[in-house]
Amino acid sequence: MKVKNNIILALDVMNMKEATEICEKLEKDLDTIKIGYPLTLAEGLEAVSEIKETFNFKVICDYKVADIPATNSKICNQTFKAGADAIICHGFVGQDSVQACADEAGEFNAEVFLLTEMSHPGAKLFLQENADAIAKMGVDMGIKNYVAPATRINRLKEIREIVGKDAFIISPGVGKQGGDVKETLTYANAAIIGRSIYESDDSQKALKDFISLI
Ligand code: O7M
Repeated sequence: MKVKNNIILALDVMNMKEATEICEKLEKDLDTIKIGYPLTLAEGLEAVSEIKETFNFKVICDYKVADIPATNSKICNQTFKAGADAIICHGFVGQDSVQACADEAGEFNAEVFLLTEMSHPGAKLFLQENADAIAKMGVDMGIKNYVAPATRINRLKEIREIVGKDAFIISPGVGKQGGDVKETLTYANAAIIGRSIYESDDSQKALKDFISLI
């Protein structure tokens, strides 16, 4: 995946009106949006279709898919039918569940991102000790895209070393969670940024400020 200005907007607003207004303001400098549960649960999966129809964005659906293979397939099927270009799935559920997502993505010519370690402090409790193994599993499976934290640069670097230079890493945690955009992009291909942009009084300027730091 190619990401304009190496920044993905996390569009975690709670209604389509706000989502559309932000997208209109930022569409010149962005070409990739991440839609997760906040907007989807508020507005339905149509939010994905509507953004795809209205804007020229690639849409990554952040549904952190983490179920048995049969259910993962159905979740991915609905998401890709709505027009998503990619979906994010959890790795801790194991190879069969991730493979179900990858297989469904293949049917739609879409992509899968494998979530390794998360960016929040609580990820240290259970996820961190297994994150390297999750990344290695992804490599063994031929997964090309990963999510790794901007809040712990040493861990981002270690995960990059495991997945290799040709893998595509997107990294959340820049801005509000404390991560630095420039440092993050030393190891990640794109930074995922949400509140620091969409909660700003001037979202265009907030985005441009990040771009100027890169
Ligand atoms: O910049 P923020 O903190 O407002 O938003 C960050 C976004 O990235 C938000 O949508 C989170 O749900 C998401 N995210 C994390 O913050 N940490 C993670 O470890 C993983 C994700 C994510 O995108 O998962 C794939």
